[in-house]
Amino acid sequence: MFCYQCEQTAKGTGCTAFGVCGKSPEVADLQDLLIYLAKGVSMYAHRARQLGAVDRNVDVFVVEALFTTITNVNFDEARMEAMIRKAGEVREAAKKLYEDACRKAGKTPETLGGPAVFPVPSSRSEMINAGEKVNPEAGSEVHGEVVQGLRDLVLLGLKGSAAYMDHAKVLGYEKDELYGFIHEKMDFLAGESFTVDGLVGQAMDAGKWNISVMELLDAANTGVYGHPEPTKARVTGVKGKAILVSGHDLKDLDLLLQQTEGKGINIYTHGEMLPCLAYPGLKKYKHLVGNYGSAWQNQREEFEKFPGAILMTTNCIQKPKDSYLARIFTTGLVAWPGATHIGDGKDFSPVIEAALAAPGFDEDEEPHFINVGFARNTVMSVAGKVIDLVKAGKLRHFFLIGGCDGAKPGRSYYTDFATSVPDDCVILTLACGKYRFNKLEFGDIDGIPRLLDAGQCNDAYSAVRIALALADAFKTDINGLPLSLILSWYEQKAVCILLSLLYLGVKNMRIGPTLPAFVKEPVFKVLQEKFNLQPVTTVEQDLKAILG
Ligand code: SF4
Ligand code: SF3
Repeated sequence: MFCYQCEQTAKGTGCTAFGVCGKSPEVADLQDLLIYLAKGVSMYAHRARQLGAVDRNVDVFVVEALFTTITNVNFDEARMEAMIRKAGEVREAAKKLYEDACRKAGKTPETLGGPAVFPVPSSRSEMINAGEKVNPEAGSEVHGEVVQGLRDLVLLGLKGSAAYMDHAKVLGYEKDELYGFIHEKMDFLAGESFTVDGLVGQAMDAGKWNISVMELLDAANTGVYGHPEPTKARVTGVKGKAILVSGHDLKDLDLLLQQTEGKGINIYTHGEMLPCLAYPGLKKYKHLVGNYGSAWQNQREEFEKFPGAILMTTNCIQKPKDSYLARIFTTGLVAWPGATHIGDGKDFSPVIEAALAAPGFDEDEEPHFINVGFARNTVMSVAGKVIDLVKAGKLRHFFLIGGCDGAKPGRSYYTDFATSVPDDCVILTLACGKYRFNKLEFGDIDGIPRLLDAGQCNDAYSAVRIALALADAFKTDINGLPLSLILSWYEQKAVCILLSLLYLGVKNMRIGPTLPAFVKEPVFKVLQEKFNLQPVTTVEQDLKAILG
């Protein structure tokens, strides 16, 4: 195995013996093979689409293949094997689609090689061997590590975009051109000769497309559940039976809420599900009582203590402890061998039964509430006041402190940064990195809370819209605003967001806690020169550099 797609990769260079995340070498190899075959599917699908022929099953398959290989999603060999077999069938369908389209257009089909014709092994062990041959390390031998790293930068960004497309899709929001984007990039990555400039251009283009992806997901979430509104969210337990929902999927939570209505079970959010408490279409359920716990990396302790059932709707799942393996459930693309998987029929009865069999909270915990729901609609509704505060010198600077959380001790930087931000500045936050400080008191500036939680990682779209609106009001661009971005990254959703911010030309961003292993020194230098992208240093030094 060789995997270096996330921030916690072994020694900061790559997991080779076993994933720090718990991914086995076998699953890593199966994932590499799946991605390779998905490129083959896209080679046909991209060409067919150019001739006007599309097949939704083919499109959805590639999106799911990408999403399933994101960090902390799928650890199950059997499910990976099944997807690889399906990849073979879908590739056949895509090939036929292309050849039929050629026939109709009176063209001769291109003879494609590589992933388009790579034989699908018949046994799992052969699949594992084949995966070993197509992993990123193998690519470095062929292309050199700079080009390989850039290819992976594009691929990992695509994985993040695919996850967001999948979230939108389950709510009934799809866009043909976005499937086209995925296939076009996968086809490009299946190529054989690359230049550094060409790859940097492709990465920026992927960032551009990802804005449309996040826009689609924003339209899906707000279209189905309404705009998030300022909400006081309870973050402690309430007496009674309980189910904890983690991941990112609003639809799964909605379906679970429907199926548990009137059953005497309270539903709690965990991790990236916290923002759900602010959506009118979800908060209307009285038994959605609040949030329990914090970010994904604390789940082994938090899930063990939680006195009910747990449902993982997407990343980030960690190896369950034996103490709660029987009461944790997965659904959608997330899977852990030994944890019961709820299939596409979304019958959550086993989760409900496990919750009823568990003790639940025997009494109310001390009430504690935090503010959520400051996505674009809410923030924009007070934009006039914010602008007045800035003009009056009462609001000096905005800090966007957000992104993925993780386990490394260096991540206390983000807590220290947030608590060191001067009182005349506002913090905008999003994604699970906010748990580093979202239960602290920040007060307000003339009624505007100093900590504004915009939502999940994909609500980076909301933050961008807020920043663009402010820039418009101040007749400047994003870089001309008193705004600094302090980003934390962990997995591939953060990669696509970073690419989008770079595409928008956002300069002076700080990223940590460490730089991605796939962004090699010469590439980082380019990003530094062009965008002044910087690694985080110390809170004192960074704050001084920003505020002067
Ligand atoms: Fe290692 Fe991260 Fe890959 Fe897991 S996802 S194997 S921790 S690099
Ligand atoms: Fe967190 Fe996994 Fe990325 Fe959606 S839940 S931000 S790390």
